[in-house]
Amino acid sequence: MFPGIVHIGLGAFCRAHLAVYTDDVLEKGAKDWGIIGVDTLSPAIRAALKPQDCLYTLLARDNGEDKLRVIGSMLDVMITSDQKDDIFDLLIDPQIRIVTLTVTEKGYCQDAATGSLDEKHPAILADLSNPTTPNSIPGFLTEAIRLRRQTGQSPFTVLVCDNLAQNGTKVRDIVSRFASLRDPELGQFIKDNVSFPCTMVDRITPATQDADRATVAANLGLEDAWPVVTEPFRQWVIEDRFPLGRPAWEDVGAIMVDNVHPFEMMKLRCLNGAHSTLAYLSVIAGIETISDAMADADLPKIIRWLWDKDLIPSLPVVPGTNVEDYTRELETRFRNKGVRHLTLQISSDGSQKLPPRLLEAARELYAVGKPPAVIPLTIAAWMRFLAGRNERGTDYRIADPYADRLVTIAANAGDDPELLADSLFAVRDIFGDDLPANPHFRAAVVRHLSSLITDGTTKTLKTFLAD
Ligand code: CS2
Repeated sequence: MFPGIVHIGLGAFCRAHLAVYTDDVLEKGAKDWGIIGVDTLSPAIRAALKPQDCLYTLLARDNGEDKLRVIGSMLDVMITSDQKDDIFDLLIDPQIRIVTLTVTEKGYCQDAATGSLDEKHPAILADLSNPTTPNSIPGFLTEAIRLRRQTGQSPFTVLVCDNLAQNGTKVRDIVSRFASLRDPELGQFIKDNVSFPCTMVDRITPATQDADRATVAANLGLEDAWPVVTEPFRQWVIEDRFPLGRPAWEDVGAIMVDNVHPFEMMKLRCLNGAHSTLAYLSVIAGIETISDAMADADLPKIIRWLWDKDLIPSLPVVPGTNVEDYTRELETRFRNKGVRHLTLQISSDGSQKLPPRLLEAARELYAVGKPPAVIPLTIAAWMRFLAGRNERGTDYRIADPYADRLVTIAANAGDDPELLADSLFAVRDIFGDDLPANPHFRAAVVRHLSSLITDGTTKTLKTFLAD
């Protein structure tokens, strides 16, 4: 097996998605593809996977039904903190034809409201001072592409598998902007010569918990240091622009298209937007998982309204897809009790997730004179969530690249809904200038926030649904 692919960001998701599609291609007899995983965060994944030859178990759970499978498409695992030179050597090897990424929204050092490079980001400033020993993703990709060009290799394709709107295009703009701050000619080279296909990826895959390790051990009869638990469903839509070739992913269920945008908007808004809505309302109510949220009396009605009133009307035609059916399927997927998807996990990084999932849709709805009904409630729930304590009095941690700023704002505003909303609206790299200045949006957010603070979630949802 040749490596062919370097994947950056070894969270659970890519091991339940890209690695599984690629494993399926290998099972069909392909020999020229495999994945070398690179992690930028911690050595833990290398310590877990290397002793087991980078093999791991995929446990697909459908309510009470479990299916186990061993995935063999990962050939090696490397860590940027102590193997940076080896990783650059690998990236200039002509065998590497694709670099795939799952580094989450914040990994690209973007300004969340506009999606362009945050030129004041500390990691970007550091990499511009030391461009040949980068740590940020834009810095890393730029240096790899530069070295590859210097050694006469054609550039690899960059396949961004994170939930950003227009992910490939956005990251191409971020990377080429970073490169042009280093050297305008290199920036232009990347713009003109490196392919960044857009892609829509989907599989609900929570972070692995200790109970999952125990389930896998009991089923397999051997210990897997880092299995992955996921749902049976998976979907992958990819723009077919791979100048150096790619695995035959379409033979194992991926959909190759010219334009991913309608698929990606449907998934990012309907799945991820509903996830965020359920997550913030649930965390403040003390509901731990998405399937528990779906057992609540009112939360499923809230996301049905979100889909019907706000999101479905905001979408373009999605080829070959009935969006109402898609949302019904989402409901079934969210109800899957086999997958314990923690609402607190989904609540992380709201500053990065809310703009592409819901704020863009709100903007588009206002532009055509149809004010959103549920999106202001989600934003109010996020604002209430920043207090860091649920309605049962339990504290939780706010995980967000802007956490310090947001938590301080929330603490200073206390229980004053107008002050809290206005001071959070002032964070323009989340909300932009237009939404805070929109009287309908502001009034709706303040009204829901006031109700959440005074009456709590149960009463707020009942009143909301009765309106
Ligand atoms: C979730 C996603 O954590 C989150 O924010 O909404 O990870 C979601 O589970 C995946 O995008 C599903 O494909």
